Amino acid sequence: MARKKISLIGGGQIGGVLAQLCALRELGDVVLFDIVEGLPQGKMLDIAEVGPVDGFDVNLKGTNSYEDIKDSDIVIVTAGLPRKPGMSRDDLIEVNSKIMTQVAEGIKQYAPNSIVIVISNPLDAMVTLCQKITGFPYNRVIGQAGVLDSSRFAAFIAWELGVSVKDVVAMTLGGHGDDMVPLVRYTSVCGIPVMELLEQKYGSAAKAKEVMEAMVKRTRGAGGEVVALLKTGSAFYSPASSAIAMAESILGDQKRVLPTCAYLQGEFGVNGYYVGVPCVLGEKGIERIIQFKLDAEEQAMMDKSVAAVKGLVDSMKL
Ligand code: TXD
Repeated sequence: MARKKISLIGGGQIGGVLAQLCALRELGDVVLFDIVEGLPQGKMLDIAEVGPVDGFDVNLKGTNSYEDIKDSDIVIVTAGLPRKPGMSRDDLIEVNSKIMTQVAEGIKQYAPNSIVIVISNPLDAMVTLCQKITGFPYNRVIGQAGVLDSSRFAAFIAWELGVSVKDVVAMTLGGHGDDMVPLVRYTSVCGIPVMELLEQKYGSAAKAKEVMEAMVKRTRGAGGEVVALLKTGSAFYSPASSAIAMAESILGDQKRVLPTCAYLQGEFGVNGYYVGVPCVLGEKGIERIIQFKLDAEEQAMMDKSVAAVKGLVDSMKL
């Protein structure tokens, strides 16, 4: 049986970690593409040379030629500039739109049957552009943001409550921006509502609410927190791992329910825009968008987040 093939477009910080994770997990043969000569070749040689130590056996190739992504099952796109301190994700739209246009044309020509996971920022706009240019069906062009945003939220909750990060289930919805929607009401520790545990800890509902509000705020600004510390780039380990969770679910037809940037056609009151919502990911990409009831406050936050996405996407005049 043929091995799966994963192509990574963009051989920078996230691209390099993606390549290493694909190799360590033997997800398939991996191609790393970048426009910078030598960069993807050097990174792939570096990773390949430690196969004997790590015990993985897959083919790894670095390239500057789109031809090499031929017959990819999955393409993960990280090409584009990251933020610098003080910048918002939206400030990247002009430069990254140009890059995404080239990338999407390459994918369309050489990997027409692939499932594409976009990571480049501003995420919701870049996924929209990638789908428009490739013309691929919506279930095959998706974005990674929610897995990471939810993971950050879950980590903050675990640290606050002194429990394992493995036992927190948390989810964020909406755009990958400062208005994202961490869903407190659906967040639990091993099924126990998180607010109940915070109230037990602090003995007061008001204090529990205050602590939760601080965690929600930190989640919304978590990408910026890392940018401010690094000063020369943005988070890269965590977005790579998050995209790998999505790719694994697709390659293994696992049907995991993961927050995914998906094209909505009426779901959650949104029509014709890519926004983060829970999706079943399997061999066809997005196999189902999971809908559920939001209360008035959650819907209002979702509407605000979607309005920000619409403003940005409409500014591209596609
Ligand atoms: O969760 C998320 N979605 C994200 C997204 C979390 C963090 C950062 N996120 C965004 O991913 C970030 O704002 C950037 O837009 C992308 C990539 O971040 P990374 O940290 O990997 O950026 P690098 O290290 O600058 O790498 C980008 C690479 C670099 O090697 C360039 O040479 C390459 O992109 N590049 C191109 N590759 C292919 N084709 C073209 N045209 C091109 N232009 C630049």
